[in-house]
Amino acid sequence: MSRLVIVSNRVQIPSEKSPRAGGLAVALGSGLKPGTLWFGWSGKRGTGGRTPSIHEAQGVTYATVDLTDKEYNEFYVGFSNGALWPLLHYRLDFLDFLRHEYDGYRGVNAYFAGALLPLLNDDDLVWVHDYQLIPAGLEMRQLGARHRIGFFLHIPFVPPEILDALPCGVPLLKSLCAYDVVGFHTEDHRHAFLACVSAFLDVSPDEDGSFVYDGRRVRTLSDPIGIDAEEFAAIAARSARGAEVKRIRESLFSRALAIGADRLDYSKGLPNRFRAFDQLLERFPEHRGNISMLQVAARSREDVDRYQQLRRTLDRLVGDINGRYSEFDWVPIRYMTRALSRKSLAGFYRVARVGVVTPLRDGMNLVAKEYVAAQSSADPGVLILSRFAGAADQLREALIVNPFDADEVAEAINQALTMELPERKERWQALRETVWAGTPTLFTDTFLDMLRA
Ligand code: GDG
Repeated sequence: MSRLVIVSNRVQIPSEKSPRAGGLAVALGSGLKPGTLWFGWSGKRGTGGRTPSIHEAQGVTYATVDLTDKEYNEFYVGFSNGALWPLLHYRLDFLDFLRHEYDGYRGVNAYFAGALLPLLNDDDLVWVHDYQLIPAGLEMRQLGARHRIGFFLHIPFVPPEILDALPCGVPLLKSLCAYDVVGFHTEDHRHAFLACVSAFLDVSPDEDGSFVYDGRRVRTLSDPIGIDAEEFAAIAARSARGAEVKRIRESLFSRALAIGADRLDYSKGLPNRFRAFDQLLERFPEHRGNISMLQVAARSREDVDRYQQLRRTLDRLVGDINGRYSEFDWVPIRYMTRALSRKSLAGFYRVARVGVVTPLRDGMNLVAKEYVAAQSSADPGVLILSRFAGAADQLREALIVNPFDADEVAEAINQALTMELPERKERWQALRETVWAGTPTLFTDTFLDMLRA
């Protein structure tokens, strides 16, 4: 059997201690089989580390390289997170494009390709992940790689009218065609990609979503990522008996808890969520003093201006809402920008009567699945889910909302808080089946089966 080689921007080595919020690392980390090689950035900046450092842990080999400050600023802060991330989340108002940053992005992709190639065996299967590394496959081909190389996009893809705004949209699209397989979480994202290929590359995809470009057949698939629900449920159940869950329960004095857990990112719709919570307290005063919202918003991409602005906006908004509604013994929103341990997070999901997952756009959203996995069958909570998260395609029994409509979200929170146990159980049972079925192994095997074929 060929070896699997995973390539992603940031490599998560199991020995890294502090908790990090981020879907890709969580999702890939739990499906890793011994024998795999994982290649990417070490997270370090400097002038050393141009040849890969090798670490072994639990049968997996990790090969990491460093970035210089200039590469970090152009590739990571600049083009990846200042241009591509907003574009692919439909935020043209946030699109900051600079040619030299795009050049830096291409440069790091070429550097990764050059550093990886000497580590490869002839029959390795190479699987590149996410928007930071779109051109990596093409760069590898240009260096002579003849491997099967696949690409998976963890965030949405956009229709032609939006891609058109990016000055280098077409070259990026062409570089996606250097892969044998291109995967997305949902059919919508896959169709958007095929629409761009038809519009800009004058290609007509076959009925199965494959097409030929530059002499190579490119196949596409939608392959929704999942979580290890069994394991997460066990962590949540154990955590519920632990000291931190005891502390949060005591601090609630029998009040209901609503929970949100997201990287501090404008795609996650946090200002909209707080405004909806404000609406809830305004329109349904019976909940004042009877519900607390815990928002864990782990700081992320702090070197990117938009993220600093968002943090200031949220500080103000929480201060405003809490100032208006707080009592001397009750605060409506508990807001923290530090990451919790995975164990505490799982236990807190289980305590929470409502899980509020309202991104403005999201490739999938694993928090929605984790919230479902963490519930107790005897007294499950209710998931509120944005229709613009990829997860909404699968989790139909959640309360599906438009996150731009604060009234609708407030009504959904009210509905969740007043929902009787039989309906909560019925919805949760249906969600549970979906979440348990979509294991990380299924995600990986589905993609690799197509890549091997
Ligand atoms: C990208 C796509 C796609 C959150 N706060 C804490 C914490 N987290 C963990 C969650 C979850 C992960 O981080 C976040 O995953 P998401 O999927 O929700 O979002 P992104 O990071 O934006 O991930 C996304 C994903 O890739 C996978 O393909 O679903 O659409 O944007 O696991 O639990 N973890 C800890 N402390 C926190 O405070 N330990």
